[in-house]
Amino acid sequence: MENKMFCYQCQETAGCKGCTQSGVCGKTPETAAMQDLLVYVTKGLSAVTTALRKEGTAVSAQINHLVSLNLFITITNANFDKDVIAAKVKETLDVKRDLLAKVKDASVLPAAALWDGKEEEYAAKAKTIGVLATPNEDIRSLRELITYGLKGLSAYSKHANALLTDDENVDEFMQRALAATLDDSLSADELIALTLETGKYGVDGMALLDKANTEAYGNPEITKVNIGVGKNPGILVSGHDLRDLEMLLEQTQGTGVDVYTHSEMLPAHYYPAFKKYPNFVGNYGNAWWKQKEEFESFNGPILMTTNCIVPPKDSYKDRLYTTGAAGYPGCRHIGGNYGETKDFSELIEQAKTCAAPTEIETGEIIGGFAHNQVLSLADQIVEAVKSGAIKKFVVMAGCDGRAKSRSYYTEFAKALPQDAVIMTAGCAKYKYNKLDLGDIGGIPRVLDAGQCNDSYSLAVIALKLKEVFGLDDINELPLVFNIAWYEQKAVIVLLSLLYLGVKNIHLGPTLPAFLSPNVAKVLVDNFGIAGIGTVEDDMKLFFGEA
Ligand code: SF4
Ligand code: SF3
Repeated sequence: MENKMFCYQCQETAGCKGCTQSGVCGKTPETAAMQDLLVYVTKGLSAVTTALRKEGTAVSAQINHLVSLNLFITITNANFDKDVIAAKVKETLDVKRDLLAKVKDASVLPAAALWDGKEEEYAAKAKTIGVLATPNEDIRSLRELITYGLKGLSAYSKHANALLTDDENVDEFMQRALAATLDDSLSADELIALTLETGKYGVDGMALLDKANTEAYGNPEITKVNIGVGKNPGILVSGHDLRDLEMLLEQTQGTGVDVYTHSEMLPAHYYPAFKKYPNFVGNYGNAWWKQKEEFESFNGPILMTTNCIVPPKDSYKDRLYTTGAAGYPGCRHIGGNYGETKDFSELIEQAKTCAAPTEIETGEIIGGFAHNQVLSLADQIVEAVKSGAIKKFVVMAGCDGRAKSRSYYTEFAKALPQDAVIMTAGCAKYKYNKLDLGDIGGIPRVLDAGQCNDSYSLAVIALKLKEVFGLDDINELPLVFNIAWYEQKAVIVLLSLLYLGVKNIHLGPTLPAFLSPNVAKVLVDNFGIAGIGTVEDDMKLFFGEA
């Protein structure tokens, strides 16, 4: 059968090879084509900005923001709205046209920097510039690995930008690396070096977002989060954008409408700044992929601030709103640029007409173990390690997903020795955060640092432990990495860990389809990257014979 599209950027890609007829995620071939084109023109724009910087011309923050937002729009499950994506292509071409006129030597620019098609040409152009347009599978693999890492990095940048924080060095790199993926003169070795450099900027991007979040909202602290419901109607906020949540909390005060978090918004409860809102009731539901049932039973409006959207059922489609990089055709989108106050009155008015959420569970979960909080417990933790009460830390960060094989992570968490502590971040935690795994001398056995965006905390904690124990190498710590991935933010987390020198990371439930055999071999040979096995085998591998 002829390919209608080709996308292999996420873990659930069809047959572990590539989605070619439509996306397992629900992305249509038309939307996939427009996303390909948006990536292409954003790379073209980046080649222009990179040339301008080389010539000594500064690039505005507005252009940097556009590049980050464009990439974020193409992350898995963020935006399904072809027309919105086409409008972004047009906006990018308009911006690029003006900048191109300022480049002194345009002869150095690749074709993508020079292409300037009309809207009626978009679909035909998209067919010629997708992933498969790079014929050599290793070069293609490295270009995509870098591009997906940059997509993940764009998410950190975008959230920091929303809090009016920028890092021109990260933006400069992002654009230089995007431009490099268009450069046919680069060898596989040069692209491997660029892949590792992407990890360096991944760390910088995470640090930037961590600073923006903690300066705005304080340092996350140990918090018990209610998972039951109240009697008022509610608005459910999902995705990762804390600034959107803040605006919604402000606007719902005194309205009789409660606010609940969903999936990756759960860690918002850990920030001191959000604790002051009396209507910030708790967390409803689980990871993104269960939203069809949970959004239905929530009964009120849902705000998707970023990925992960699942194509909605008709029963709640008129209650589903998007904002920022997120979009879904037929669902209402709340606009507003950085620095502006978004107007959420439509959601609030709709909520008032809705029933209160239907209770699906009761109880509490505990989290807030980001770097500042954990480091304040450092003495206690070091003591527990020295006394042998804690023998190992197991980093189980990353994404959750639909694949049945992901039950591995629940079983793995249950099978861990009692003296092992899980460190996590991202929606992967929903595979085990409601199990009663107990504590070790008051230290919970699941330490949740926050969103996937907060994986930085895990790196800071590991580096601190290395220092406290006087070790030369992070790999000497009693620390193992068993990470679950789904979308591209997990790719930048992985590249960041590699940059920090972490070896022997296990990645599951399957290795990325976009790693060609040769590129996978480089990662295996140099970094000891491996997949997962059975729970039983992996217990032996990580902890030795029982
Ligand atoms: Fe397929 Fe994933 Fe791409 Fe969606 S994002 S089309 S599921 S590879
Ligand atoms: Fe989850 Fe989509 Fe990746 Fe943010 S919400 S970790 S999958």
